[in-house]
Amino acid sequence: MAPAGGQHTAPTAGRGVRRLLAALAGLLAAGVALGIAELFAGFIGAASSPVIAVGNAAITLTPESVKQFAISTFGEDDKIALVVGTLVVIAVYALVIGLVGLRSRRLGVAGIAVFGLVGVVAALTRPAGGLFDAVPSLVGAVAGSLALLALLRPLTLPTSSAPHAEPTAGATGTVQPQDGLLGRVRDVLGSGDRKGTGLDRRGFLLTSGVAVGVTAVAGGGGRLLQRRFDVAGARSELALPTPASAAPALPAGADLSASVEGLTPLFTDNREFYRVDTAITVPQIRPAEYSLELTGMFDTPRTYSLDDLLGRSDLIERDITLTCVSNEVGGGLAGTARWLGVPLGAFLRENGVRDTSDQLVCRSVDGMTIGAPTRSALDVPDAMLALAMNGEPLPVEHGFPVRMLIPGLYGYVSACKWITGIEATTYDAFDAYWTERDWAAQGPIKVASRIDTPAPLRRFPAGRRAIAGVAWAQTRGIGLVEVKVDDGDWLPAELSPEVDADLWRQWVLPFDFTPGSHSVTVRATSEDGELQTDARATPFPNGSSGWHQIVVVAS
Ligand SMILES: Nc1nc2c(c(=O)[nH]1)N[C@H]1C(S)=C(S)[C@@H](COP(=O)(O)O)O[C@H]1N2
Ligand SMILES: [Mo]
Repeated sequence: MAPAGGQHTAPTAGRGVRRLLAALAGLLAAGVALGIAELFAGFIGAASSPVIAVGNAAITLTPESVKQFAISTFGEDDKIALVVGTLVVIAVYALVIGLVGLRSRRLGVAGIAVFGLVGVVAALTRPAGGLFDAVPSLVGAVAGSLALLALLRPLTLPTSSAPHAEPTAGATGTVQPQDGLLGRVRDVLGSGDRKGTGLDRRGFLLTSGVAVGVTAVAGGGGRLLQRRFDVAGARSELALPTPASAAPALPAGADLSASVEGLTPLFTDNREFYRVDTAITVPQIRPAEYSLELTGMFDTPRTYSLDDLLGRSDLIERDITLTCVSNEVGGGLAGTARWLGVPLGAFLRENGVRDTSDQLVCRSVDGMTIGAPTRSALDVPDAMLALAMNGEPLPVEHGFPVRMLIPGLYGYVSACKWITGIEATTYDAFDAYWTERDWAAQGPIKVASRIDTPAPLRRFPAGRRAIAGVAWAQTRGIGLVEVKVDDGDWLPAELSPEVDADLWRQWVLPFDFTPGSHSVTVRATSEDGELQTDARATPFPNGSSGWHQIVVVAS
């Protein structure tokens, strides 16, 4: 390594070192591109950021089997996994761009242009996208190209024999004051494909430092700016109305989790509530800008503001368990909350929904379409347009400010979050998002039960121990839960008091475990007498089935 300030152009730099630095240049240039893009997305909106836009497009294009795998493997973190995956792909691509750029700057820049183009296309094809959404990717690609050229320059300096070698800051180690940034850029751009193999380590180090700085400041600043679009403040200022019809009072001892460790609480905290959607960045809808538009087969369709909905005199408050079709047997994609909202049947009738409509296509602000059966929306007693969850305005991740809920149906055909439109139509006329991806058009929730405690493969001392969990069959209610240990008899479990048929029920069975390994199986029966089937089915296409069975070891 040359001493500081000394001659540091090494005409015979090893090819390996130059390649390594070129790959690094690609990576740093990608960083600059993404950082600058985030900065511009800070002015336009998070969804226009190329990483987010490409991630969103990837979700739309991903085969259902992969999506299902992601949901069951990463659960709540599926979006984080996707963003990390996107970044890894970008990083590998960037390393290659750096190497290619070392041989041909034009090809290197072309590679970054392709990368920008992918971002532009992804941003523009978002359902809620506008022309401006292309800006972050475009500007990012330009910045990334400039960064790549600037970074490759110290790696491809003309050696002394080069005929057109002009003295440059990098080559001489002195920076001329008139060599301003623009001049430098022009210089770099104008230099074409150099065949030089001179290596200016100090120049590369300096340029790298600048690139890292730009990435950090622009990227960090951009992310901060993107928060301006957050509606958390407006949400917390929203005053909730009192319902005309309050939730039924809970009987004493309604929640068995108070006395059984490891049992799921009767109500799920908003922060603990499972989340499933296709949105990488959560849609941010300002209350003042919210509107719900009815279209299609209505006699007198209207458009509603949030105040119209909050101000209604027929609001109801209900306890409802929501479950996801992607839930595996024994899985956690189910939660219970106290919801407040507009009764859906009355709301549809007052707008004159026609008998000939059999499907409501619910549209969210981010372009999701959820196809719900008109019949259920009209007839299921507690179906609602929910405005609040467990005494707070809907959390932003759970659909702020308005979502639909229809008890008895999986979320993918009933629970549209961030809902801004309801089109009364028919199943013949339109395939909603999940139906287009071959999930069943109809999604009634299957009778299900789950063992919460003991945890699978758990070891514990032999003797008496509570086996406990939850069971659900929304709109029908749970009438019986039975547990079987090894090949023993089915033993009826104690159930939490019946609160409402739309709510899950907790169950507990104290059991005397002998030493050794044991299998524990649970099955539920709905109040109307349907025994949960033991026929195993995957979540795709209309919900998992089969009895939840675990193995535990008593010692
Ligand atoms: N806009 C929108 N609404 C949506 C979805 C979505 O991806 N986008 N996913 C649905 C699915 S599959 C389920 S299970 C529920 C989950 O609601 P939660 O995230 O509040 O638990 O929302 C439904 N509503
Ligand atoms: Mo779902």
